[in-house]
Amino acid sequence: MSYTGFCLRTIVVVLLLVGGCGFAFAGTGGDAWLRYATLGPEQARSYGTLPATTVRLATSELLLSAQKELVRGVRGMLGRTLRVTASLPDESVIVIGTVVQFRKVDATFWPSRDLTGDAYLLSSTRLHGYDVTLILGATDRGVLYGTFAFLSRIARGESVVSLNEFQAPSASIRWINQWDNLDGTVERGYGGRSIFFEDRHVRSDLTRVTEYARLLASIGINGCTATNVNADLHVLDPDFLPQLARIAAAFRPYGVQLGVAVNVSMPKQVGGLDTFDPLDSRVANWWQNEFDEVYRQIPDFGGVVVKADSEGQLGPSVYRRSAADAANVIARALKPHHGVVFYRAFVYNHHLDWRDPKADRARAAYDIFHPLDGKFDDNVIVQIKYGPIDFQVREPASPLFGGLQKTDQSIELQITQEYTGQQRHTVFLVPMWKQVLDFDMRVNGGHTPIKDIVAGKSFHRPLGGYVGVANVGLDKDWLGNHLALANLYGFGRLAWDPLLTPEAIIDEWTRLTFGNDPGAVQKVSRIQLDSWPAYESYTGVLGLQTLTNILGSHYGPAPQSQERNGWGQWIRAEDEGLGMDRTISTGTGFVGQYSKDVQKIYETASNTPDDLLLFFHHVPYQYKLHSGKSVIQTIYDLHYDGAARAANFVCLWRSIRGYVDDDRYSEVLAQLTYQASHAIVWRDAINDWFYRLSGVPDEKGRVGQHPGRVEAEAMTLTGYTVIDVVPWEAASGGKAIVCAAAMESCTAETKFEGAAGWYEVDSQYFDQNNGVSQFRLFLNGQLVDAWPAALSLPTTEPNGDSATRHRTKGLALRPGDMIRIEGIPDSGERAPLDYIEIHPRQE
Ligand code: GCW
Repeated sequence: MSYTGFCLRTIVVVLLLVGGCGFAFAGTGGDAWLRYATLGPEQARSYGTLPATTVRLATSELLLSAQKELVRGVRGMLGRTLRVTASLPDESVIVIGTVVQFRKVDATFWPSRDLTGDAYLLSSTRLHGYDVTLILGATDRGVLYGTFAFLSRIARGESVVSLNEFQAPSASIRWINQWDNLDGTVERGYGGRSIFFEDRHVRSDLTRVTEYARLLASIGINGCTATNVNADLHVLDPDFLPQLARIAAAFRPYGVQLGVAVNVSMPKQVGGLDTFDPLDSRVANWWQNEFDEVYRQIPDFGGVVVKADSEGQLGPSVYRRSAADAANVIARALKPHHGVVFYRAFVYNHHLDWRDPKADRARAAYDIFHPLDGKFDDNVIVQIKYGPIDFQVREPASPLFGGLQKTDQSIELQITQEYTGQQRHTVFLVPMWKQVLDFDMRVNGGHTPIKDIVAGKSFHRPLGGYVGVANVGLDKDWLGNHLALANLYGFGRLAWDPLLTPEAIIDEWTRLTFGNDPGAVQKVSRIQLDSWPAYESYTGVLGLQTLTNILGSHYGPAPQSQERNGWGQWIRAEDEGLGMDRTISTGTGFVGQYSKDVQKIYETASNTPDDLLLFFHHVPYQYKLHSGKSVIQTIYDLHYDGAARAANFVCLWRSIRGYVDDDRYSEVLAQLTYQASHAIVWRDAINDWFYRLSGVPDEKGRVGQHPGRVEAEAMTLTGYTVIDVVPWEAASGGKAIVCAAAMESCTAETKFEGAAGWYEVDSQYFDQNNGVSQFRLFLNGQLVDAWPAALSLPTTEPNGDSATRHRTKGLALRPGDMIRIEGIPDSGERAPLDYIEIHPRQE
C-alpha cells in the first residue's frame, strides 16, 4: 500500500504534531517563484542551442532590469553567463528591446500582431544569417514582462526554440493594494511587519521593496498602493513625500507605479481648511496643490485609493455630497498628471438594525453606487470587492459589476487570507476568483462575464481591471506560508489572462516554486486545488459565508458572532431553519439588484445552486438540496469531509519528501499539520452548534459522539479548575480546565480502561498568545512526551482561535494505566486543556 493510500484510508483520525512551531517561517522562500534553480543535466542540455550573447537595443532603467534578469536567470538555471553586447554581434543572439527599436535594426520586421500597452512578443527569427531570439515589447515594460516569460519557460522545462508567442494583458489596471500602516504594522497582514514603513518613516533599507517590485513585475503587476486604505492623514505631509519618493524609486526599475491611500477629510484635518466639502473650491485647490507637489517629487506617481463613509472613515456624506463628488475632486487634481483615483465601493452602514428583516448589508454598494453611474470623471475607477459582503469563503458576485455601465471598474480580490485561514490554512483562492470572473451578469440579456466588464470590454470603458490586497510582510516567504504565495502568483496571472485555468496556473507556480518532478508537481497541485473546497467545507458551507469570529480576529469558529449586531453578516440561524432571505418576493430585495436573467437563478430556492442557497434563502433544516440530502445532514457531512481533506494534505505533502529542500519541506509540513488540527476544531464547533440549534441528530452518529475522548473536566484535577469556554462550541462540552492563578504546575489524570495495545493520544489544548505554557504527558508516572504551546495565534483567550492539539504516538497502554497531563502555565496562558482522545495506533 502506498503511503498516500494509507493516509487516505485513515484521514479521519490522522492527527497532529505541532509542538513548538510558529508561522514566521524562515527558510528559502524569499525568491518565491523566481528561484532560477539549477536544472538537471538532461533538461539543461535541451537548451544547448540557446545563444551565448544578448543585446539590448537601448538604455533605460526597465531594459537594464530586463537584461540583468535574463543574465541572472540563465546563469541560475543553466550555469552559463550570457555575454552582454551593445551592438548586434555576428552570431546568434537574444535581442531585448521594443518593436520600434528593433525595426531600426531590421526594417523588414513587422510583428504578426499589433503590440500596444504592456504587450510583448517572444519570437525566433533569422537576422544577418544568424538565429536570433526576440524579446520585444510595445513599451519597455512589455520587454521586461517578455523577459520574465522567457525565463519562466526555461524554468518549467518548455522549449525556447521556434518561439512565436504573443501576449497582451486583459486589462490595463493590474494593481496591488497593501494595507501597511506607517508604524510598521500591516492591517490583516500575516507575513510580518511592513516592508515599507517603521516608526512612521519609510525604512532606510528598501531591499525588500525592490525584491517585491521584481516579483510583481514577473506576473505583470504595474501598480501598488503602499499604505492602508484606512488612511493615515499624514501620508502627503511635506516631510513624508521625499520618503515616498524613495519607495517609488525602488519600484521604478520594475515598472511598478506607486500609489497611496488618502482620506477625503485631509483638507480639513491636516490641511488647515475648515471644511473638506468636495464641492468647495478651496478644497479643490488644496488637492491640486498637494498633487502638484507629489508629481514634482514622483513624476510617475500612479494615483490614490480612497475608502470613505465606511467603517469609521469620514466621507462626503458629512456634507450630503455623493461618492462621485468626493472622487471627482481628487481625480481632477490628478488628471493633469495622468493619475487615477480608485474609489472603493466598500461603503456600508455597520450599525444596521438586525431586527429589521428588510435590512441587508449586501445591498449597500449597489444602492449607493448604481445611481451615480455616469457621474464619475474618466480617471476614476470604482473598486468593487468581488462579493457584496466582504471577502467571504463564498459569496455571489457583487451585483454592482452589472450596475455600472458608464463607469470604469476594477475588481478587488483579497490575496491576504483575512477570512480564509490567515495563511495558517492553505487555501488556494484562484478557483474562487475564477468562478467570480467567469460569472455572467447577463446585463441587458447579453453575455457579460465579470472578466469582460472589468476589462472594459462589455461597456467599452477605457480603464479597468484588477486590484489584489496582498499585504506581504518582511517574513522571508512574504506571506507567512510558502503555499500561500500561489495566491499572489495566481492573482497576477489571472489579471493578465483571466482565461487561464486554475490547473494551468497552479502547474506553472508549482514548477517554478518546487521544480519539475511530475509526481511532486501533481501532489502539490492536488493540495492546492482541493484546498478551497476543503476550507469551505469546514468553515462556511451552502453560502453561509465564513462562520468565523467577525467581531474579533476573523480566524477561528464563532458562528454566533454573525448574529444580533449591526455588522450585517447575519445568517439568520434559528431553531426552525437558517439562511438570509434576500429574495424580491419575501426578503430584502437584494436579488432585484441583478439582471432579470440572474434574478431567475437566485429568486427561488429550487433554482439557486446548493453552494449559495443560504446566502439567498431561509429554509428549514430538513430542506432537501439538489443533492437529495437535507441541509442539516449536508452541514454535518461537509464538515467531516473538509476536515478529512485537510488531514489528507499532510499525507500528500509527506509523500514528496526529498523533492523539496528540507527547510521548506518541514515548514510546510508543520503548517499543514496545524491546519488539519484546526479543521477538526472547526468541524466540531460548527457541527455542535448546529446540532444544539436544530436538535436534529447526525444520521451517521458522529456529531457529539467522540469515541476515545476524555473531557479534561472529567479527569482527576490537581490545581486545575474548570471554566466555561466562550463561545461554548470552541471547547468539547463547552468546558476546559485552566491552571489556577497561584499554581506553578497543575495535573489532570485519568485511568485507561480499554484493551491492551498500541495507541496514540491526542491532547486538545488552547495555545494563546499571552504565554508559552508547557505540557508534559506521563504514563504511570513515566514521562512520555512534552511540548510547548508556542504557536502564534490571534487571541489571549481559550477559544476557537487558540484551540489546537498535539499527538503522542506509539504508546503501549494496558487496562488500569494512569495517563496524566501536567500543565505548566506561563503568565496569562494558564496551560488550558480541553480533552484527550485515545485512538488505537494507525500506522
Ligand atoms: O474586511 C474588512 C477588514 C478591515 C478592512 C476592510 C476594508 C482595511 O476587516 O480590516 O480595512 O475590510 O476592506 O476596508
